[in-house]
Amino acid sequence: MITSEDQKHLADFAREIRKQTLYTIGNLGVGHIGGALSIVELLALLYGKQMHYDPKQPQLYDRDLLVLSKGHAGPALYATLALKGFFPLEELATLNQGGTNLPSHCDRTKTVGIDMTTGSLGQGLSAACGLAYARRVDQNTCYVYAIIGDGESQEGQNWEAAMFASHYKLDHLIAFTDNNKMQIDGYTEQIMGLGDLEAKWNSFGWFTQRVDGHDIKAMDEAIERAKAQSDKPSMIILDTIKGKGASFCEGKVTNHNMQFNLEVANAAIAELR
Ligand SMILES: Cc1ncc(C[n+]2csc(CCOP(=O)(O)OP(=O)(O)O)c2C)c(N)n1
Ligand SMILES: [Mg+2]
Repeated sequence: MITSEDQKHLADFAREIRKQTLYTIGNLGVGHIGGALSIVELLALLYGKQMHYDPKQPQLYDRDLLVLSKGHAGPALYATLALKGFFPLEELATLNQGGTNLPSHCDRTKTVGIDMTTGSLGQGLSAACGLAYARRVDQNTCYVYAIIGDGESQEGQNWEAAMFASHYKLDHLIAFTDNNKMQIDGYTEQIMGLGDLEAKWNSFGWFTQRVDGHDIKAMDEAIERAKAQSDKPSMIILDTIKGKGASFCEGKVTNHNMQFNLEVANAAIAELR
């Protein structure tokens, strides 16, 4: 159940994550802005409503976890974690600089609140399966969430993980595909099309849904339906726009890893609604 008050609060949180992400990458001068901005609403919903955690006790075993398999979107997750108090907001200015705790790709040994080291695409869903399976063995009822990319879905290891999760009935594993239709070098459809992604996940035995990845209410309802399922892992395919919310990069196929400075970032921040 999501109230209109929740929706407003989460939309505000998403705007703040987008702002801090633009600032963080603009301050460095280069980064994976496109794939970071496409998952902002999802991160706001997960860390603002759905996930159970305590930023002051990030090592607690009994809490929900997120594997950001598309680890290049780390800056959006760092902004989210900082805004939730896992570490000081000022640390965002150290992104990918010498000695930082915030490398451009997620590293669980460096950053408080990062639950899995990622960046080598294709591996995160397998790691999420292991986390979910281990917690089931321990009779721990927390949820494990994972975010994979559409381009990343071309990696064969995802489909091995898909079989594993279905065979072991990992119903506390909820994964998302950030279906922004673009990867590093162009459109996913032209590079190696994914075909009917819903049918694929369904045929692998997953409870599969497809919603607008910028619609917080629709995603919240999908997560609630996923939680109501038993015996099946869940895949929620999110239709998103790469670079969403910043006109200098939104929907541009060149927005994967862009150079831009604080002036450009601040102009984009001023545009945010
Ligand atoms: C195994 C592996 N191969 C290649 C890369 C380089 N790489 C980084 S991001 C990316 C594109 C991923 O596309 P997608 O999954 O659609 O994510 P998006 O850029 O849309 O966030 C590639 C090929 C990588 N990180 N890991
Ligand atoms: Mg993509």
